Amino acid sequence: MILKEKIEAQLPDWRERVEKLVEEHGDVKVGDVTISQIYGGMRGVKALVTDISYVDPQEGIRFRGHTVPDTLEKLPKPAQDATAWVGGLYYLLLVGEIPTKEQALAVEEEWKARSTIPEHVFKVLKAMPRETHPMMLFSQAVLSLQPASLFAKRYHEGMVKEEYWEPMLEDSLNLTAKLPTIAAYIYSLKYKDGKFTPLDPNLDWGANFAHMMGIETEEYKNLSRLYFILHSDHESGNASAHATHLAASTLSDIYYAFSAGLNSLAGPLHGLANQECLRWLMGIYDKFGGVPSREQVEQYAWDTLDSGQVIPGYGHAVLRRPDPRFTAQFEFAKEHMPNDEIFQIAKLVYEVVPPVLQEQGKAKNPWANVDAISGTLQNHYGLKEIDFYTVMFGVGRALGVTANAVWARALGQPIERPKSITTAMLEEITERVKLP
Ligand code: CMX
Repeated sequence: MILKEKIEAQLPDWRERVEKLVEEHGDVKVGDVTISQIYGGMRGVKALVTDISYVDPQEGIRFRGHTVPDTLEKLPKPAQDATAWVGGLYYLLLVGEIPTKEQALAVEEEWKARSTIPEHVFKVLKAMPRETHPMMLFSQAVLSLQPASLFAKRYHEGMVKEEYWEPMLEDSLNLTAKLPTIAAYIYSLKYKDGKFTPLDPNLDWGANFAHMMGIETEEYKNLSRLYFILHSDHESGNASAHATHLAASTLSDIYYAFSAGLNSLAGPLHGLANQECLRWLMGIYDKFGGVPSREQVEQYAWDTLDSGQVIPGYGHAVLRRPDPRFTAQFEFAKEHMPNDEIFQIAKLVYEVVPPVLQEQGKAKNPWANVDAISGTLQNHYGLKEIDFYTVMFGVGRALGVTANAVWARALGQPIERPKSITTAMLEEITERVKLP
C-alpha cells in the first residue's frame, strides 16, 4: 500500500530526529507557564508536538507547511475548475508531500475498497430514539465499529512497539473510508425517513458524500470536497484533536479515540458553533423579515452580547486574523450564490461584527472563524437541518486526527499525563515570588 511504503521510508529519519532532540536537548526550556494560563484553559502553553499542521496566528492553518490557498491550488483535482480530491489531502497529511494525481487516486481506491459498513452499525443507529442528536449517533456509530480494530487485535496477540503504527494506519483507513456513508446514513435516518442512496463506486470520497445526501450537482460535489479539506486539521491543541490524541495515547484504538474527539467537537464553543452560527443568522432574517440594514445588524450583535451570549463564528483561541478556512468558503459563496439572502446577511455580519467586538473589548480576536459561513453554504444547497452540520465537521476532522494518531504511534509518543497542583500550592508559589 502506497501510504504504508511512504511512511515506512521516512520513519528512520524521523525517529532519529526525535531521539536526538530528547537525548541531547531534553532539558532545553520551550516556555514558562503562568497562573493565568493554568486557570485559562492552558491557552498558548506549548506542550504538544505535531508535524502535520500548524496554525499561524496571522496566516491561519498550514497543512504540512502549505497555506489553505496553496493546498487548494497544488493538490490534484478531477478537473481544472474543480476542488481537489480529498484523497490527495489525506496523502499530504500522512506523507508530508503533495501527491501526484495517481497517488491521490490510490488513496481514493483504498477508501473504496474499505467502505463497506457492518450491518450491526445500522442496527445500532436505528435502535436510538428519533430525537437523538446526530452527533451522538455519529460518535456511537464510530464506537460500534471498534470490534473490527486491527490495532486492538494485534496488541492482544503481542506486537512490538515499532509496529504499532501499521495497524493504526489500517484502522485509520478503514474508519475514514466509512465516514461519508455513515454521515449520510444518519442524515437519511433522522430527516428522510431512512430513504438512503447507496455509495456510487465511480465517485470519489467527497463527491460520494454529496451523492449519498441526494445533491447531485458538480457545484455541491466541489463544495463537499472543499468542506472536508478545510475542516481536516488545525494543529494538535484544539479540543477535538487533543481529545482524540489523549484517548489514543493510552494505546486505545482509533475508534475509541476518535469517538472521544467527536464528543468534544459536539460542544458549542467548538464544532457545534457551526449550527449555532446559522441559527443566529436565521434569527436576524426572521426578526427583520429579510436582509436587514447595517444598523439593524449592529443592534442585533449588541443585543446578543448584552444578553451575555457569544456571537457564534467569531473569535479564536489562536488566530488573530480572519480564518482562511472562512475566506475559502466565503469566496465560494461569492462565486456561486451571491444573491442568497442568508449569505448577504453573513456578508453584512462579517463587516459589522468585528468592530462591535473590538468596541466591546473582550474577545482577543474579533474576526470570523471557519464556522461563521459554513452553515450558510450548506443551507443554500438544501441542507437545512442545522444540527447535522457538526457531523460534517467531524467527517473532515477525522482526516487530521487519524493522520496524527498514526504518526504518534510511529514516533512512540507516550501516554499523556500532565501534573495538576492545588490552589494552595499556587498561592504558596506567589508568596515565594514576592520574597526578595
Ligand atoms: N462573542 C462574544 N464574546 C467573545 C467572543 C465572541 N465571538 N469570542 C470571545 N469572546 C469573549 C470570551 O467569551 C471571553 O469572555 P470572558 O472573559 O467573559 O470569559 C473573552 O472574550 C476572551 O476570550 P478570548 O481569549 O478572546 O477567546 P477564547 O480563546 O477564550 O475562546 C472561542 C475562543 C472560539 C471559544 C471564543 O472566541 C468563542 O466563544 N467564540 C464563539 C464560538 C465559536 O465561534 N466557536 C468556534 C471556534 C472554532 C471552532 O473551534 O470550531
